[in-house]
Amino acid sequence: MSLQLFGHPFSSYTMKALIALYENETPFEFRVLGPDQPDNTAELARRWPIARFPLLVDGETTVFETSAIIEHLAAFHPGPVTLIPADMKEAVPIRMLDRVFDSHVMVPVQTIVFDARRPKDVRDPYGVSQAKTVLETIYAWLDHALAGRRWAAGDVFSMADAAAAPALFYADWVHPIGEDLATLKAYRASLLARPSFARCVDDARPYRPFFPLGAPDRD
Ligand SMILES: N[C@@H](CCC(=O)N[C@@H](CS)C(=O)NCC(=O)O)C(=O)O
Repeated sequence: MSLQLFGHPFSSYTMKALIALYENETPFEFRVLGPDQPDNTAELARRWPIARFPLLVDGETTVFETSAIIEHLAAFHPGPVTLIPADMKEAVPIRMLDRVFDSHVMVPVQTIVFDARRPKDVRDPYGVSQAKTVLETIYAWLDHALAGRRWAAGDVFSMADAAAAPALFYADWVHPIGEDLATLKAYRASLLARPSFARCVDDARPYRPFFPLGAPDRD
């Protein structure tokens, strides 16, 4: 049975999983979520009541949480691009950075975006300001940590870069990376030029008018 990915082209975490699939040209059926596809939405909720996406179906196996999806693809559908090396000495820093991009870039971005979707009288300016402080702290840390590296963990594109690409893409929209952070800005530009991510960004262009904070006219 072929792989099925439940997700949405404009969703950051869906993009993270798509990068892994596109890097290895792994065939799959994209089951897009949305009001026009109620069956896909219902099946997502049936398989994973938390109903966050993306979610991968591989025969009898259901996998959710993007890092686990990429681990599953690496283990059971390997291709020429190794996103998680077998050597633990190389793999542990990749897994650590994958967590850094999800937890300390993507989570504060979601806090800011989800707040903008709330009714005005229940918004949380304090929470948004805290999320922006986290972003500023991690931007500065990343600018230093990435110095001298081509990709997040070194010379080779990995799962950490798949996490970084959509996280930094949207982070710069909600709280721009300062001009002084040249290394981080250059890294984000390299991610945008990577064909697997460029394809995600292009496929998501039609949805930009729906970005709750207004999408900038760039990227
Ligand atoms: N930790 C999860 C996060 C998934 C997640 O937050 N996905 C967002 C889409 S980018 C979502 O499901 N949002 C739905 C909602 O908030 O209702 C993962 O890595 O897959």
